[in-house]
Formats: sequence, structure tokens, C-alpha cells
Amino acid sequence: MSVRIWRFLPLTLFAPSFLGLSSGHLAGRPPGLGVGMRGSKTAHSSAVDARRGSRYNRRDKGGDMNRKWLLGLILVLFGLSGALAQQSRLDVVKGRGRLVCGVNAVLPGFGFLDQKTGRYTGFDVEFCRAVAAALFGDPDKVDYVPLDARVRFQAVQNGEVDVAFRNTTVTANRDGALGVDFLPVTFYDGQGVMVKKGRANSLRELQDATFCTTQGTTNEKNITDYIRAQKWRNAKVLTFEDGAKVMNAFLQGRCDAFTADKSQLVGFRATAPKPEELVILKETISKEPLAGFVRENDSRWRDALSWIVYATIQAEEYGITQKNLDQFLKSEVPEIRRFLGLEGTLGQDLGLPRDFVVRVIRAVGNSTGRSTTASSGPRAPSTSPVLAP
Ligand SMILES: N[C@@H](CCC(=O)N[C@@H](CS)C(=O)NCC(=O)O)C(=O)O
Repeated sequence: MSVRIWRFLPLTLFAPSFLGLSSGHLAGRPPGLGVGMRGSKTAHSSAVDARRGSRYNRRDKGGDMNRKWLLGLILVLFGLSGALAQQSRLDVVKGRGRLVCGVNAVLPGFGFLDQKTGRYTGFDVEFCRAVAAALFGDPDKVDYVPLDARVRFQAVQNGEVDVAFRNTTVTANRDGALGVDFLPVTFYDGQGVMVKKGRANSLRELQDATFCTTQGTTNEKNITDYIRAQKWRNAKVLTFEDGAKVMNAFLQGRCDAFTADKSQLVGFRATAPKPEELVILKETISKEPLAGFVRENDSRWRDALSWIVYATIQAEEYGITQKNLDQFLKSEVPEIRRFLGLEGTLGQDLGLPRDFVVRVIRAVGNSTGRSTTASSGPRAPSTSPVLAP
């Protein structure tokens, strides 16, 4: 992706293998539905019919017809409801010709709307663009929907957006109870604490501090737990509905510390009038693996998106970038050829175009940020002097 961002762990550790994907073992054959249902009278029932004789058959003909109609109708309705229930978001999005992508609009580096140009930029935004590139060959075929922390899951659940890439932490509770399924992790983050220079050098010095954070986030829970676990009776947590309000409160001195995912602290720090006066402490109080998410139980859509994300990570592993892609397209190495759709059925197996990986790399590069800065956004968190891993 084009935003060069610090992260805790190399993503490549988590890319599953593209190898061994062949159409042979993936192409499922429909189960033997219908076998024996039509015209398969058993010997027993035929004998019973024969004993009843033709008069019985004639007399019951009308009822028999009605029953057949009814049965037919039931089967058609079942078929229709099955087809509707099975319609994947993948087909809806393909039919619409544009992706509706939920993002953050106020977080530099991840999802940021430039009010002057109306352009969205950032690491998460790049994934929306990657999906549009994979599906339509055009990374700009995206309608962005800004989502704040509290409404993001609902927006995906009720189908308002096709997918959300919005600095969201994967948690078991969210996965299990919020009607969403997560995509692969794109960024390994952790929660940190930012203070004004001189206020503290480590968390231990904040036992009586007021911590500001955003409502509806893991950060709110983590800091509350942390304070409880440390038995800091004089520490307080003050929450606000969005990050900008937290930042304002923090700058105005209403709280001693701003706590959020470290990458987000870096982003907010960059927007401060005097960033050099703000310090992000070394300690990390939680794991925050960030990932996109989709509505629960749509595995065709989730599979397609997951492998688009993995493609960016795998491209990094192979060393394929926007710049050298054309050289790789001449490769004779079988796995590279399959990966780039020069042979095999990778795209087809996932309901994606044959060359979806090529489209993704051309549009956004791989996951490391070796490509252009076209989408890095204003003051992206690329040069933090204070961040300690
Ligand atoms: N990764 C955490 C935090 C996500 C989050 O929403 N963080 C705040 C950081 S302050 C944010 O992005 N705020 C931007 C906004 O106001 O929408 C989570 O999934 O709960």
C-alpha cells in the first residue's frame, strides 16, 4: 500500500499460502439433490396402486393434481428463498459496479477526508481501492461512507456498507456477537498513551491522571481494565464520541493523557499545532490487531475480500511492487504465474477476475508502502520520532 506505516510485526508471518490452490479440489459438485424424487415410485407403492384399481385412481385425480401443484409451488418457493438467501454481496457489488466502503474520515494515515478536495486517503482507504481495482479494474469505483466508532458494526450488519476498513480491532466478542466476520489482519497495533512533554515519562507516573479516550472502542475498555488491575483509585477515564473531541479535550488540558491505538496517537499527534510538545509513552497496554470486516455468514464475499488482502501481503513476500510488476509478468516460475493469473484458476475459484492480483498491485502496490505517496494523505504518521516499538 502506499502509506508507509510502522507496525509491530511483519505481516508476512500471517499470509496463508496461495500455493496448491487449484480448481480441481475447490470446484465443488452440487450434492445429489432430487435423485429418487421424481418418477421413482417404489415397487411397494406401485403394487398398492394396482390393488386400489383404476376407479380409485380416477376419483382421486383432482386431489392428486392439487397436491402436485402444491408440492411444485413449495419447491419453487424453497428454491427462490434459497437463491435469495444465498445471494452473496459479491454478486450485488459486481452488479452495482461500485464498492460502498465504510472508513474513518478523521484519522490521518488510516482514513482521512480532505475537506477541500473531497478525497479520502490513508492505509484503510487503500484497501477499499484494492477491492475496487480487483473487481472493476478501477480503484476509484468506490463510494466512501464515514463511520464513527459506535456505528461501524451496525453499518456493516444492516448492509449500509459492503465492507468496513476502519482501524478496527479484531476481538472475540465482536466476532461472536456483533453480526460481523473479520478479514485478515492488516496492521498489528497496540494501545498506548500520549501526554504533554514533561507530564510523565512512564505510565507509572499517571496513577492519579485523567485519561481521555473514544466511546465504543477497545481503548475505553482496556484503559478501564488497566486502571482497575493496577488499583489506581485516583485515576479517571473521560470518554468522547469521536477522536477529534478527545484530542481537543486533551489539548485544552481537560485530561492528562490521550489513550488510543498507538498508530492513531501518531496520527492525532501529527495534527496538533505543536506535535513536538506531545510524547507517546513507551508502554503498550494491549494488542490491537486491525482488520476489515463484512456482514456475518457470507463466505463468498469474505473469501474474495480475504484473498484480495492476502494478495497484497503475498506480493510483498514475493517482492512484487507496482514498479517491477511488468517484469514479474514475464516470470516462468509456476507459483508466480498462478499468483498473477497467467495460468491456473485462482481468480475464477474466488469469483474474481483472472488477473485480480495484477489489478490490485497496479492500483495500490503491495502491503509495505514501497510505492508512491499518492494516497498517503496529509501529515500521515510516517515519521514519528517518539514512537517506541
Ligand atoms: N481499534 C480500536 C479503536 C478504534 C477507534 O475508533 N479509535 C479512535 C481513536 S481516538 C478513532 O479512530 N477515532 C476517530 C473517530 O473519531 O472516528 C477499536 O477497534 O475499538
